[in-house]
Amino acid sequence: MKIGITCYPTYGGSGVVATELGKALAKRGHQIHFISYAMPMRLNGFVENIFYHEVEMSSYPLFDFPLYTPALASKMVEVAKFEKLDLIHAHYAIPHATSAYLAKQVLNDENLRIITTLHGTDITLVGLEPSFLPVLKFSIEKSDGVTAVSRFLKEKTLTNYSINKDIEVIPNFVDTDLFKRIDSGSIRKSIAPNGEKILIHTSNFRPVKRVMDVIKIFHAVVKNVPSKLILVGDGPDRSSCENLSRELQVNDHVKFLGKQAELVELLSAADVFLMPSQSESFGLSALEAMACEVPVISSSVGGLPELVVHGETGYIAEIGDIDRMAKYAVELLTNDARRDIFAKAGRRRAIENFAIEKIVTLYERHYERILNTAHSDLHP
Ligand code: GMT
Repeated sequence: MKIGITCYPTYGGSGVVATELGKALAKRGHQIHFISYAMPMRLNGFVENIFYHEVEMSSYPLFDFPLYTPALASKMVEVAKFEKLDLIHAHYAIPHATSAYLAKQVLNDENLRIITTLHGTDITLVGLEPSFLPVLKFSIEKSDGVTAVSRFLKEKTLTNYSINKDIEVIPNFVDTDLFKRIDSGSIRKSIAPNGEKILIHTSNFRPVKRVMDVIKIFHAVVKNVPSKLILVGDGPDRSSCENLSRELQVNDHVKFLGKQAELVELLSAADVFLMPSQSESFGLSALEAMACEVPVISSSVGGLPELVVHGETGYIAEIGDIDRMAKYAVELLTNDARRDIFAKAGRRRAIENFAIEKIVTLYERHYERILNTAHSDLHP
């Protein structure tokens, strides 16, 4: 198949999923055309069957805001026409599904199929704003195929937007050959020179991730267990978190590492992964941690209970229940045998349920089904 993929190219789970999916499909012989405003973060170097088309953004004094939606649609038109795309796969609906719909109308070609994957705040937060809602609902309904990364997200979409559409749940995935526990002795030695335990959190530091809770949980943990906290990523809440760690006087034990391209070695050095999010439709970074044998302690929101099995691969607690999350962390950090059982169970779950080969096949089947169904049946 000839497939156009549009995603946000920066740090963030939807861009990671889109890029890894494209790479895996290219390996299977499909021709993949990424269309975005910058090269997706995890796409570097020459890869057979992968092409990248940059959306050109022009500025004009009359425009107070960048007009990305039509610019993206125009690039989609060009790529679809000249590369003879079978389908465009839009990751994160706003505004990608809208641009894709527009491109299809411009081309007036019902054989070009549009598939939209819903990832998270496109549905649970941003999409609900009145300035987006009607256009988002329309764009989802006009997509030929729609997938959601968890059952939770599917249900939210159907109820919040009164959408009457078949949505297939295709969960996120991880390459368990790459994401596996490796020797990380040197990192451990440098971060925890006295054999302290290591907690880790990775995110884009947006308010929805509640990174301040991570600091508060750690503050409670370090009183009981000699430990260190690694924070990977960057974003709007980083300075507040740095301030909080100083206020709580744990700053000597907290390492802010900023954005890191290489996660496996860091995850492999960790004993517990913290994800206390306010909202999380799937929690890709928690899955990557599980694949690296790191038990996850998370909030019970969104799709997280579909990923983390309470009492088996980690623990879940109510949003903001810092005491409980700290208690769970202390329990795992003071019981090596139990932590090891959780770690192995997490890896097993990642392999059995979320391995890249299995999930990419689900996407391939979804594409085939949408391509082989008459347009009139897709939009009765
Ligand atoms: O939804 C967002 O705010 C951004 C998006 C992203 O690009 O990182 O995150 C969502 O998609 C990820 C990939 O499917 C999921 O793992 C995240 O759980 C989800 N984030 C939220 O729901 C907050």
